[in-house]
Amino acid sequence: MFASSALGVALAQDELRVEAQDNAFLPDTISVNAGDTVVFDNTGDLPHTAEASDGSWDSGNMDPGQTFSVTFEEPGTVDYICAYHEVVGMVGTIEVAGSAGSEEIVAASSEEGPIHLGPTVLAAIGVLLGIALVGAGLKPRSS
Ligand SMILES: [Cu+2]
Repeated sequence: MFASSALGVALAQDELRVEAQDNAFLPDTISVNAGDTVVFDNTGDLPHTAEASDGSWDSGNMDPGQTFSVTFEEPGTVDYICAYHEVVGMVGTIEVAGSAGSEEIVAASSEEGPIHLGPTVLAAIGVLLGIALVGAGLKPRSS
């Protein structure tokens, strides 16, 4: 899991738990990173479900003690409900953030190239120009 490559870090997974209680999700709002897996755990005495409002995933019936897990690959906000108890407010939200690791990779690659060469080249040109000017300025007066 703790791969040494940059890509391995970017794809490292965390597992987060949401309890389906009677009758609310706890926590009802959770922030995860892209690639994280959320486990819904029915800790109540009643059956519950956890299903995305957009229909992208659905636990189906979860009896007490059953779990259901979903891995979120795409950044964005996902609303979900318990089909049995949506009417009494058993709803939740999962906020999926982009992976910080992949952002670092993009930033690093955008800094490669002529940005680091620029100051060095300018300094070299400046030194050469200075030598040339000093030489040109001194010669007429000293000769
Ligand atoms: Cu429920």
